[in-house]
Amino acid sequence: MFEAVLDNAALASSIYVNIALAGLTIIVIAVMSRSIHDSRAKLITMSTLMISVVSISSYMGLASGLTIDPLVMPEGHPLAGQEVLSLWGRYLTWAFSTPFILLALGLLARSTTDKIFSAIVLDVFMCLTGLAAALTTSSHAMRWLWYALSTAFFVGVLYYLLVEWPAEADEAGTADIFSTLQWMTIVLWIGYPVVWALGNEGLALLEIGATSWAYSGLDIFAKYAFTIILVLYVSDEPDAVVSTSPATA
Ligand code: RET
Repeated sequence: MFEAVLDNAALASSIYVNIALAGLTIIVIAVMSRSIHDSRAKLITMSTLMISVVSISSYMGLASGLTIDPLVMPEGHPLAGQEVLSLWGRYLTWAFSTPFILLALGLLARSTTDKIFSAIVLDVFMCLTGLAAALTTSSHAMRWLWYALSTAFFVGVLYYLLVEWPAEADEAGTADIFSTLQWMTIVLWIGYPVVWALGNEGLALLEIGATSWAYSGLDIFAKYAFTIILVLYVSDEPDAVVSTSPATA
């Protein structure tokens, strides 16, 4: 599998570029975080740092072939009976990375623990049912039923992003930055199910290299660009973000 990745230039570059960017983001955020002292501001920063910690591990899993397998597609699939390379490790590791994006956004909006918890649970199940969609090889219909279930959980996540948290961010005084990151997240995240549907595991309109680059491109903005924008804001330790009571500082 390791060689199968290296032999395909588009596939290999889509993976190695992300290893480099995740590593760079970790270093930049680690350095920037040294001058942040407030515990809430630090927690948001650390949450964003974890996105890249998971990401570099995820892409190492793909680069080494550990989380890639050839799967024979079921009847009904455009590539029925053929082996399709599934980069299933992506879907698995999203279950660990995306919660940190939501935690950072929830904290930025000063949302409540129950809402952050609910959004994260929905998000984790969105990723795990997406993994099930990719790994199901016994029935084509079942692949799309898993996809539909994952989309239903995604709608739940969008509810927090579109309804609950903007109102809370307004009250918290973080509406401007929240709205930038919220829209960035909504638009980019919608791209993932679109890529799944068009990619080699779905309708197979895109080849494996193009599918992988589409995800990698989305990742670059949804993770590293998101992180840098948020940490630049938080590193000034604005009143709207810092701990309010000295006991929690
Ligand atoms: C899948 C396929 C099934 C339907 C849906 C999906 C949504 C995936 C999303 C992924 C976001 C990933 C991010 C990763 C960064 O580390 C699983 C593709 C709805 C929204 C932001």
